[in-house]
Amino acid sequence: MLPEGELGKICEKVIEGKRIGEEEALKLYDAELLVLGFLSNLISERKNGKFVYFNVNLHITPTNICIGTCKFCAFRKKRGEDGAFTLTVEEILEKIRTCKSKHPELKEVHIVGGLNPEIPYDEYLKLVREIKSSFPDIFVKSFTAEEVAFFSKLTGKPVEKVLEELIEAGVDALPGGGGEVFDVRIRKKLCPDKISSEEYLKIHEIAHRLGLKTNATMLFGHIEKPVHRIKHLLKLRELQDKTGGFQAFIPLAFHPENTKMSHISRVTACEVLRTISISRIVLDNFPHIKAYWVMLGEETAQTSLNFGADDIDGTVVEEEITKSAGGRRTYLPKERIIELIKKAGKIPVERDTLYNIVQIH
Ligand code: V47
Repeated sequence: MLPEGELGKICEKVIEGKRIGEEEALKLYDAELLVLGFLSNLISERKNGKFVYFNVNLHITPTNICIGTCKFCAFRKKRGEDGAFTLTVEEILEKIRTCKSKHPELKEVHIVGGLNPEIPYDEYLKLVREIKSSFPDIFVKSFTAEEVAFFSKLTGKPVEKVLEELIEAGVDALPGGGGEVFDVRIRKKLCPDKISSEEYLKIHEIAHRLGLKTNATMLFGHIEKPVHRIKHLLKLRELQDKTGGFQAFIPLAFHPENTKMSHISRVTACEVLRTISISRIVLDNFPHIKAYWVMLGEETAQTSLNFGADDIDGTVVEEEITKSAGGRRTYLPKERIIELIKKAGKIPVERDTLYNIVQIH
């Protein structure tokens, strides 16, 4: 446990709105959880009042065929393997049509898939164009930095050009996937074939320069240590100081089932709350901290709304990545989300992808 005097000094700084450094942030890992809850909730309410955001969204995975080798992934398949799939543009449009007929207030499609060299890059552009022309009121949040880098490699076009074309086709924002852990050694063990953390950050920086808002993630609860998490946050904070283009930070708790790291036990709720709180405290320049309920579970996501999180993602119809790694539910009715937020003592705010308010509930 952190000595009271030391903790007091850090608390004072945070309460006064001053920035804390790496050493202080690391010390917070030894602070009492309720102290972290108090500090992170204070920051969250200073930024967003009692508002907690959510949206009505649909996750679409165009393909699970992936040339990646990430050890934490239970989702990817090789070509020809049982369960491998690739959806056509028409099949994806049909999914959106079906979802929209059940949920007319659908506001966002989140599209992320495997790195599949057999899908031509132009198919992705066509997909986005057709979604935007068929459903002009739906926001497209699609393609992680990893996919953008893959498209660039596939076509020989510079990342900037790929991003320009995606924007021109109608992409409204980039999701944060692929952040994992920035530490070089951990990243090498976890996902040796992924783009480097520098490339991940560079792609977000270019996106921000082109006017695209993005999210950032961190996958925690595997082989990383608190120091790696803190360093990860500090790199994001540094880029955000430069560009201001990040909307939300999403700490993702590792689900070990069916992965190459299934011997690791699932991270505890206390560890999740600690990590979310510290993220809120360190990332003083991020507007939002998202508790992605699909990966955290309903109860922990709800509790985290008093530990610095002000966004719970969305209704998430059809999520494949967590389901394959042992996640239980992949859909929450809007009414349930509203109830979870209200019972956490907060105000549910339905939003679009860019955090414009659709309705305060
Ligand atoms: O990058 C993969 C993670 C991410 C597992 O931007 C796993 O709004 C836990 O980034 N256990 C993709 N996590 C999901 C993602 C995301 C989700 C929701 C909203 C947004 C947003 C982004 O999922 C990957 C990886 O870090 N992941 N496998 C696993 N077994």
